[in-house]
Amino acid sequence: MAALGMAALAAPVAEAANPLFPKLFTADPSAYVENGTVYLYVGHDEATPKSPDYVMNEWRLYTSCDMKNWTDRGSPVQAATFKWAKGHAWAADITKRDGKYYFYSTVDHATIPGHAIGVAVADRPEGPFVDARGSALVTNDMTLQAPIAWDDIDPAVFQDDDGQAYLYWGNTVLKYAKLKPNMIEFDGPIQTVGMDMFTEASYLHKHNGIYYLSYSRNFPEETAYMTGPSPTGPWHYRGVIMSKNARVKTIHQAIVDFNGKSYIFYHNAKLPGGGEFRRSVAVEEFKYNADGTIPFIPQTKEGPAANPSSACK
Ligand code: FUB
Repeated sequence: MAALGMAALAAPVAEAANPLFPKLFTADPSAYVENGTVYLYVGHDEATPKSPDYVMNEWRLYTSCDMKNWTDRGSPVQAATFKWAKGHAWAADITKRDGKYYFYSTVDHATIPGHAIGVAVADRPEGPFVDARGSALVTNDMTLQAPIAWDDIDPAVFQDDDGQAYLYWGNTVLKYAKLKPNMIEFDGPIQTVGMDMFTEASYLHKHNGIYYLSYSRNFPEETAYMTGPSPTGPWHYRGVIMSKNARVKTIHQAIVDFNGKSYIFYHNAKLPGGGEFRRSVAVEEFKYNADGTIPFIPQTKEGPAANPSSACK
C-alpha cells in the first residue's frame, strides 16, 4: 500500500527555474545526495496571506536527477509523526547510517514549553518515517544559554569520514553535540560555539578536506560561513555568501555537491503572494575558489543549468 501510495504521489514538476516549486510555499531546505539523486526536504509554509506567524505542519520531499527537473514525492514526515509534539514543523536535516535514514526535526513540544528536536527514521529516503525515540532528543529546558523558547531549532546533522556524527543546532546561541552510533542519543555534553551575530540555520559540510560551518547571520538574515580543520573547529570566519532577502527576513541554506558540481539551496519570498511566512525554496550553482573559500553567490531567476547524473535510477 505504502509503495503504491508513494508512486501515485510522484508527480514531475515542470522544468524549474527559481523559485523551484511554484505550487506550494516552501522553506528551510535540507539536501541529501545518494545514487545520483538529490533528495530535497523542505518545510511547507501553509500560512494564509494574513497569518501573523508560521503555519507549518509537514515536510515535503522533492527529488531530482539533474538539479533542474524535480519530482514531487509528497510528505514523508509530519510534525504529527512525533506524538509528544504539537506542530511547528520548522527546519530539519537528514543523514544515512547503517542503511537507515535519520531525519532530525524542529517541532514544538506539547508539554515542555518551547521548541524541541525529534528524530524520525526510515528505511528509504522517501519514507515513511516513524519516531525513532518516542521522545524529544533536545528540549528547551536542556539548554539555558538563551532565555528564549525558540533556541533549540534548526538541527543540522553531519557524519565525518571516521563515522562520528555531530548535531549542530540553535538560535542566538549555536550548540552542538556528538551523537552515539545509534544516532538517537547524544554521546557527551552539549557544547556551544562563541560567535558574533549568529542567528540560526547552522549547516556543516565538508569539501576537499575543509569543514564548512554556514549559518544565518544578523536579522534580516544573510548567509555567512566559517571554515575549520575539524567538525568542531576552531572556526575561522570567512564572510557573507548570500545577501538578505526582500520581503522575508529568513534565508536558511543547505550546501551540497552533486554530480561534480556544488550547489546552495536557500529560500526567499519571490513566488507571487510570497512573504514572511510564505517562502519559496531556490537553488544556485557555485564554484569554490582555488583556496577553498566560497564566492559571494547572487540569487538568480534561472537557477542552475541541467546537470544530468548517469547514476540516477
Ligand atoms: O521555518 C521556521 C524558521 O524560520 C526556521 O527554523 C528558521 O531557520 C527560519 O527559516
